[in-house]
Amino acid sequence: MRVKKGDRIRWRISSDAPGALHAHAYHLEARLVPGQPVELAFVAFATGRFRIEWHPTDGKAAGDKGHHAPPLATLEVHPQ
Ligand SMILES: [Cu+2]
Repeated sequence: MRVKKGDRIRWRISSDAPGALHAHAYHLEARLVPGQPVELAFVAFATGRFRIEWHPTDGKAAGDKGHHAPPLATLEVHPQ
């Protein structure tokens, strides 16, 4: 996903499995359960390249791939 700094972003997210979506640098988290979409709205205040990660609820708390897994997506915030 490529956006410009200052853009207003709105994600509507749904999942067929329970878990959490994280964009850590932006302190965004959406907890998802199947059939219940969640909306995240934010302003792209910081430039850079940010990992968007998926953490399944049924994943083991420690010792799983966790933050070392490949990101679900990448958010790129470019200067205006
Ligand atoms: Cu995370």
